[in-house]
Amino acid sequence: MFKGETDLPATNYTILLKEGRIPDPFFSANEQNLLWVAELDWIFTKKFVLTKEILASECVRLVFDNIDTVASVFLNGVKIADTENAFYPHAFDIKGAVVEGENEVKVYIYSPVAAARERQKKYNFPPNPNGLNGFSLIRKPGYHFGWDWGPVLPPSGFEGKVFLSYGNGPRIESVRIEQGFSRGRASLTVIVAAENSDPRREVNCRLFAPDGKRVGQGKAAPISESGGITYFTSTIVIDDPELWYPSGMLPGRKIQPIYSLKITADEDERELKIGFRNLELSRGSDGVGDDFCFVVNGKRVFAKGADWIPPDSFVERTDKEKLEYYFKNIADCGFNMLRVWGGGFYASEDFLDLADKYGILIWHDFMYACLPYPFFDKEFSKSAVTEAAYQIKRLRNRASLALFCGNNEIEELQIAWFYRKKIIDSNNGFFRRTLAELAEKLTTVPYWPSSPSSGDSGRPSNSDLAGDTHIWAVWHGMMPFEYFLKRKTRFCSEFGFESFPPLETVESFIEGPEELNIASPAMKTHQKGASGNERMLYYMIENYRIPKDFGHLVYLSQLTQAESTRVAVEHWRRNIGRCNGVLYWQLNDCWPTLSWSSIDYFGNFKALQYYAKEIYKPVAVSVRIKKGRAGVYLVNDSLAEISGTIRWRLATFDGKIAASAERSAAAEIYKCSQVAELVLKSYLPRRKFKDVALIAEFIGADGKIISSTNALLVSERNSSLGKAEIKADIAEGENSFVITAVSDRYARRVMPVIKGLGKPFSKSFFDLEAGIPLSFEIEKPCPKSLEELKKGLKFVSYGDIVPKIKGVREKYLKLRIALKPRNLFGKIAMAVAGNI
Ligand code: BMA
Repeated sequence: MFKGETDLPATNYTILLKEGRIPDPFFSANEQNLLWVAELDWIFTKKFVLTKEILASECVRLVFDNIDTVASVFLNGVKIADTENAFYPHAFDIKGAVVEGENEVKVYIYSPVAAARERQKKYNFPPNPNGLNGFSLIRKPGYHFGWDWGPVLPPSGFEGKVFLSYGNGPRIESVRIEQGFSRGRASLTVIVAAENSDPRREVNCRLFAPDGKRVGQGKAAPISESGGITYFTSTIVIDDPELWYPSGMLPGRKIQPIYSLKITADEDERELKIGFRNLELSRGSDGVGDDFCFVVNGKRVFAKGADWIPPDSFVERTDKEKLEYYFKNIADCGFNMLRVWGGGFYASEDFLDLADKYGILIWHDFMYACLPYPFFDKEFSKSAVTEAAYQIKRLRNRASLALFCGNNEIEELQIAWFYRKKIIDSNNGFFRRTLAELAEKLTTVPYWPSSPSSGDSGRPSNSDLAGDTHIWAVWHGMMPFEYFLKRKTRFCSEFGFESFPPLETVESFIEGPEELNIASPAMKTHQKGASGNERMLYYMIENYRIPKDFGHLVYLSQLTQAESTRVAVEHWRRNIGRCNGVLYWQLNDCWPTLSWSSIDYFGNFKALQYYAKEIYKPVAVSVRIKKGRAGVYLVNDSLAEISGTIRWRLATFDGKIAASAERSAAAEIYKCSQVAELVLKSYLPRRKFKDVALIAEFIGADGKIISSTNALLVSERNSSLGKAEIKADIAEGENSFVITAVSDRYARRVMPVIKGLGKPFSKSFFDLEAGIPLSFEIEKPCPKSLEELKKGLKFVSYGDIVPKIKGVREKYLKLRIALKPRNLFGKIAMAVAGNI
């Protein structure tokens, strides 16, 4: 048994790692040899001293933010509780069980693997295709047991704090706030639930504006008492509050106004962050089915973002600084929504503070994903209800909280569990009734039964006429990118494409250069997706070539991912109004790995994250080429109409302009319009299509480019792009280093690389027209000096690719991959389920 001292939060794996008792589970194939840690029971003990003064308090409690997971808690040798749910805190009244002086708490945490295995034996649930069976049978994050992007490393321990809480008088159990708006005034109705209180106590509320000035206050009056809880209420009215909006809707605003509400009940105090906003989910029928659109302050919001998974296999290692890195960057890249996916953890307070601050709406799944759960078991469903009530109360007052969603894919996958009717019924009962009713009772935040779901429209899951969709025909169903163009979803909450992380990240987990191939043990350990590598190659062959060089393979995998996402995002944004949201799978990683993420475990941007910065701009231009015609489109989902000029040109790879034109155009609010149509052969003969790029730009009244896009008329594979010579100059400015690059011929998807930079460029994966300089930046602070940057800077672009095998062999390989039983079966299964 391990006896070391450590600071909490901590789990067995992180403690052992810190003590040097296990190798890094993320390195090489180490993960495979570390399951023993999860096979054992672990005992955590702590001695603590209680003074006479503390013991004199009316209430002395031992609080665990969480216990992960199946455990028994002992106090001074006596068992005080058994726990089985990692998703809510456990607070024990210990006054009668402690003594003055030294006391000891001991938590015996049983092996989660053994617990899941034992229940799996009992219930014989459907298997987990991505890791250990039985994860849905205990209330522990599903991804701990392995996912198609994550390792099997199920920790035991505490992801939150453990502390003593003592004092006298009332204790605030929860607060509910409802906002009202009328003619420029806003009201906050505050309902405080207090334990250990009586109606004679004083509960006071004070409201402070973002600048710290007090703008309202009220004494809460008692309204009722039930089950040992006294409810107090107060309404605070203020004039003209600064309204909270999702990021990007108000041009120029980067940080949202956050008010602070301080509530005091004798010795207990709570501070709540308040963003003034009204939020609804519009779901009325509209001629093409049912609307699915978030509406904030009466304005329709086109949701743009991604799905969020826990940022570490051991989340206790994630601090607020790390979280802020994601939020700052996604807000910079045009996001306004994240979906907290149901196989991980509930969002932390830090996470929500940042979502509020940066204006990122949160679609919040309850923590259920991809397998049915045993709600027919009374103890299990009781614990699930306690968990849900706790989480709703904790999350409901946040400005960023847009939706509570029952689970991830449990409705959609029921087709595969058809033979287990009792299980399916109990899951439908829980998500469609129990949880829906609980949400209805506890909050006005909208509730949605599952993702994807078509709600109560009577249509199947993944319908384009109602609800949200997960569109996996591209990737899991191996359909071409163009398939996206056929889907006019109302809201796409998942679709995605795998890629390698940047080369430096790959190098961080392999033993040496000899492992730089997809078949090495380290690489295999870090590819969890079934057929992942094959599928990347399959799609790579479609538009590009399979490169000789491993670094180029990494580069092209990212480009394929980014391009596939671009096709989908631009298409759904062109359908704004009918479609009102797009979230790609997935933003982040929980370890360094190959996956669908756009930001890797270390925070490095992949091509897709740089693309997002362009394709998620509130005002964005896009080009669609079809049958010899190029349509140029302009979309705007901000609250300001923008007038400007649309300019396009056909640039030859050797630096000539084959044709160009411009005209004035207006980007109307919440609309997409076609602003130009080019019949390509009227500008150049078809055989020259392979030698040019179409560049379309939308330019504001001040002459600055608001949005631009570069499209080829044929695929890169069929184009005449050749090796480009790129030269660059770096200048040091006050807040950044400015790099100006120029190429001797057209350079496609240029990726600057500086080893050890550890932060994103302001731009990457851009095109350079022959002879036309382009500048981008590295923000300060920067770990490198000007000299080091100059020395280290290199570029990769599509013209550098040297094919590994002949074109015909690539086509043959593509066919072989398509015909592999797993891939063929995947496609057929999707077609049968109506998802192709
Ligand atoms: C989705 C998710 C995840 C999964 C991803 C990639 O359906 O909900 O469960 O990791 O697909 O396969």
